[in-house]
Amino acid sequence: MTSLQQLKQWIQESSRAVFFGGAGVSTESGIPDFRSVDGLYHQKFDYPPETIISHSFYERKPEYFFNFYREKMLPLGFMPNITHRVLARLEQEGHLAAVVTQNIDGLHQKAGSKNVFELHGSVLRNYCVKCHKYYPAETVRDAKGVPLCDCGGIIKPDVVLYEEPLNENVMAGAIHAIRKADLLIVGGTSLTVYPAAGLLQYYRGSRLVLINRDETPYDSYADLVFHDSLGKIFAQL
Ligand code: CNA
Repeated sequence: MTSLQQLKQWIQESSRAVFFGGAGVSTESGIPDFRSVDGLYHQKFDYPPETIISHSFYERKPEYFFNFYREKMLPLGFMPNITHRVLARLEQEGHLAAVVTQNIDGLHQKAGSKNVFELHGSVLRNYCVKCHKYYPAETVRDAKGVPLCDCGGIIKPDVVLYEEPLNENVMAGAIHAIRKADLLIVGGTSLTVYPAAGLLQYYRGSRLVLINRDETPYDSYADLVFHDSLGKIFAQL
């Protein structure tokens, strides 16, 4: 049996599968990731991207932060790709229990997935830090400089910056789904950003599948590894 046939069989036998993904899930929608050769971390800026998208930098230089955020991190107008769409179908068919994602682009929900744990939040939700009024992403996109609420407070994207904790409820839900999973498919993530990457340790089963273009630190733990593009694999599922 080929690896692909094995994966297909495991999916058909599964009723509680979880997909755990990262930026690589959305590259085929046209959104660059961070660590691929053409990713954000290989471009030149005044400061390292990790510094710019940290909480202390946001506090110190909000104007610079928002200009960078608007230009490099606000993926508006993109469409779900085959991977998002197949995952939504697998949930509908009763095989997939949840998607756990590090992405902030909202494309899983746009493709129809219902049970999505967004570990790092979403650019689609934005709140005033003073009065907590909600704003759509377009308000942040169209603002000049720092986006401000009617009350004068800064409108902050509901995105987890470096140095900020993850949302406890989202984390608990993701852990619960992974603990109960009968199949864990991990894809499009370098598995280098913690605590998200540590979620793999909660999986108890013996069907861990890794699909990633580049090698990851967890390749040797997996029961099946594909070093391939997600779109190519998911188009066959
Ligand atoms: P990363 O560290 O950039 O790693 C992405 C991984 O995906 C790399 O190892 C690539 O080899 C792999 N990859 C890229 N394209 C494909 C593909 N088509 N098929 C298979 N593998 C592919 O990204 P992580 O998600 O691991 O890092 C976590 C960060 C990146 C999170 O905090 C995200 O919020 C953040 N991010 C999100 C987006 C988004 O929302 N679309 C975009 C860029 C970065």
